Amino acid sequence: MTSTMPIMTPAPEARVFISADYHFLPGESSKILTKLSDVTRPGDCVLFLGDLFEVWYENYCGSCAEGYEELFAYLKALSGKGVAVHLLVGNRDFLAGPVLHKKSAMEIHSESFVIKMGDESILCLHGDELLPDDVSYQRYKNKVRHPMVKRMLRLLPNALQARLAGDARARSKQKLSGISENTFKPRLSEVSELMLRLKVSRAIAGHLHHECILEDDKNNTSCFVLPQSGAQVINYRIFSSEGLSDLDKLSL
Ligand SMILES: [Mn+2]
Repeated sequence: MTSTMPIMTPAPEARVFISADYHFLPGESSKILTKLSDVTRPGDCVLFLGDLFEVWYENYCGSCAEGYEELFAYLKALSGKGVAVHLLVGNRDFLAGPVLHKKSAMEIHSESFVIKMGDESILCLHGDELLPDDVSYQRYKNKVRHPMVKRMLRLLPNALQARLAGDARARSKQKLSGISENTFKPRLSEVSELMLRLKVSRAIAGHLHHECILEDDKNNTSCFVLPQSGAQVINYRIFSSEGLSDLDKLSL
């Protein structure tokens, strides 16, 4: 993570609907996303903080993970209505790129960024940064996120991409079950250093799959972690010129 970071500045009247970790499976109903269409208005933004897909892969031939046509249709409908839809990639969909953009009309962000509305700025993260003690994962992440490695992965046929993703997924599942046993305690301290450089005191993330607030009293920074969303429920907060709303829920 560097101290120069993209800054998103939505129009002053816009509202940014932030949710995370749907982990949609191929063929699974994504009808819940129509609820976003009900509550948003043209000019608003929808921001998914990663792991919208259980697994996403795509290659330079233009082929990609299958079974997401319904999801693409809902996302395109949102964009068609004048809502800007953004995906900050997570560990499950870090290979998202031009193919996904073309199919879904989502803007894809491969790195964290800051949203600025009025006087307030918030750092948006997927949230895997909040587990610095998971050294083997952080090492793996640094490797696979390297642009050269990503380029190489995007040269592979989908079947091989799916197999590699399956292996990574199995490892990650094992790790997440470990977190509930407190193997890796989430903490903000490493991210705080970045926040201080960016002069941002608040962050929002997903990845941990449970709602919590991480605080770093020493640096006076905090991070809200969104609970998981899914095929039946959207757990979201709205960021607008009035600040960050309370956590809210949309259900089917
Ligand atoms: Mn994740």
